Amino acid sequence: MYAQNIKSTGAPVKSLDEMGPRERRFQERINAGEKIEPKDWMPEGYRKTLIRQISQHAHSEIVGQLPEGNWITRAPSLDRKAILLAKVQDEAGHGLYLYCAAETLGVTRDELTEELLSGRAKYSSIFAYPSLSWADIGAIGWLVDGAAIMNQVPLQRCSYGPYGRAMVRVCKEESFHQRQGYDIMLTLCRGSEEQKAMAQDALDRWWWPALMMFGPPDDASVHSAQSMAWGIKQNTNDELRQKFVDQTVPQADLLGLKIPDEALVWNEEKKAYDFGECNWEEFFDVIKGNGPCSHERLEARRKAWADGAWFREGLAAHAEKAQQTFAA
Ligand code: FAQ
Repeated sequence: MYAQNIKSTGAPVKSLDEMGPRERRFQERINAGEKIEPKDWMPEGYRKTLIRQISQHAHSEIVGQLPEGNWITRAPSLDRKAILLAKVQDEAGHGLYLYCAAETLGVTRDELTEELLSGRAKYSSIFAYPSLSWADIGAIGWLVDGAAIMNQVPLQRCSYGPYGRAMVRVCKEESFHQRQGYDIMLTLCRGSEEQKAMAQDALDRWWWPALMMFGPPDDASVHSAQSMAWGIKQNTNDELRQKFVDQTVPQADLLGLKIPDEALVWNEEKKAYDFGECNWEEFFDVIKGNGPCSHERLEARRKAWADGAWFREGLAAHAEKAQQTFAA
């Protein structure tokens, strides 16, 4: 049913015998676990796939600051405020490493920003949802950063060197983010009845969108087969979603919260949980730009870009002046 929403089912992956000598050599390097570096020859499809994925990832980090930024002024204590501020700053840093990694593939930061602001580039579906209560900040750290780590740990082994290396630091920071989210949830769950109800409400609203972060089911994932052959992705979307569910259910149990999925049940044979189907209609609608906060998110980014114009111009003028002084 959801397959009708995707553009195509991805071109079949070529075998080594079907490749020309340069492409074959490239694929053999990947198969041998060698890293590809910016000045190495690469097929155009590999370069484009990386630009697409890395820039969407960068946009997600930048747009991802907005739902949490919404709570910085309303954090319940000075400590919580300082921690949240540091986390949101980390996300900005992740966006910057990732834009730098994308730039090594021959695109400029301005081009990538234009793609985002025009609405042509995607960013993670999760950030099209609103953060309605303080408990949402706990749920974002616990579930959204938790899902991000599950997806990004294998990306540290990505065949493209600059992307894999950026992921090493990002994953360390995401791990702190996940713990701070869980700590908020734990505090709320050990608090009053109202606080626990707030935590349950946040889990109810963020659970399914968090599962959707891993992307469409494998049979509707256009890019997975080729991206895995190129060593960009190490796992399919469904494999990572399953690992995330298996890791997160015991954490919810410890909090005394109920995962909002009637189909969730331990499967002794597969030693993993069975769980319900995401609403894929909703997912495809959100990634088309029709999420509850999609419009608001892009407007916030357009405003920030316009408001920062004087600063970028100042930096460019300063750099030009410094260059002239140096040349003189
Ligand atoms: N949202 O063929 P596939 C974070 C699109 S970082 C929107 O399976 P692929 C940190 C996909 O682009 C979160 N679009 O695609 C943080 C494609 O469309 P296209 C971001 C999605 O690339 C925490 C189409 O669907 N992480 O949270 C999504 O092989 C807290 C078909 O899909 C990354 O970006 C989605 N969820 O696999 C920050 C990680 N899923 O481009 C602040 C890197 C799929 O053809 C606060 N990215 N689409 O028009 C990846 O690992 C992959 O790109 C996937 C998708 C797994 C996301």
